[in-house]
Amino acid sequence: MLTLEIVSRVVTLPNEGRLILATDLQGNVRDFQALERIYEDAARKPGGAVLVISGDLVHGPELAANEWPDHLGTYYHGDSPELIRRARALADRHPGRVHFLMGNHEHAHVGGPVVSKFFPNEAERLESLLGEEGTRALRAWIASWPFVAMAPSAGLAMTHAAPHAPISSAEDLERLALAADADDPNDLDGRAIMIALLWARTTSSDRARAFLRALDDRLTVSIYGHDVAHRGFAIDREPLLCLSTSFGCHDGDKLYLSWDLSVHAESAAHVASVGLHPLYPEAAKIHRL
Ligand SMILES: [Mn+2]
Repeated sequence: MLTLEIVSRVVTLPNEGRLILATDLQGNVRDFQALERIYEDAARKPGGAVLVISGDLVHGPELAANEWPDHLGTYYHGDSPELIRRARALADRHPGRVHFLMGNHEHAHVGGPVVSKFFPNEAERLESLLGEEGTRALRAWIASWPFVAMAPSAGLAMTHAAPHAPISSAEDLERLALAADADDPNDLDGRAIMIALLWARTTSSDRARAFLRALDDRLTVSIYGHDVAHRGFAIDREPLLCLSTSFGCHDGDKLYLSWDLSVHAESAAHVASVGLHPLYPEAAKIHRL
């Protein structure tokens, strides 16, 4: 089927107001509701706010409490259909201000590799819950999601996974096909970029800086999720900041970023020391004693 909808894979955020950034909800409705409150409070303040959720919104565990392993953090029952409904409603309430980036779990619905985490085929499980019409709507929505959000004024680039993809410009991202092209079995470069973009757990400083430079030479820090940082964040090396807002963490360790978009970030350490906040401040006080 030929669609002529114009999508952009790189979204540029405004140069003022507040950025709220969260990662990897994986079907956790309660954590999403906590974020909704944080974002909508910020959006009501002078200057307003934008929200970025950097992929893997969907596909959570459906385990009973007594089957739950401790390494998955605080217990929850994944409910991706409900999370999708809430996410769309939030985006509709704040047109152009709420951005969902594609993660490897979303990519699995629109031509990407199968993901198995709690089910052998997570996309198939969710699509069976959504039914035919719900599946069509989800696929069409996800196909329009960007890969990258950037705030040049703040120096921040946001992606699902670590910025390992070898790109030389934003155009390289705009050109990428979601599904491997059946007419072009030799499109290995395109596929390699997609895999790096959505699956890399870390990268070198040089490679990260090349990725940032390719997008905009004002970018200084790369923020992403995909991997679990059990204490809420990890800085492997500059300019990399891995952030965990939900999946795999205990409530007291879950962090989100709140950043004034008119302030230019100097380094990942600067962003971590000034911009990270607990999703559940009360739990953080007890847990971090
Ligand atoms: Mn992921």
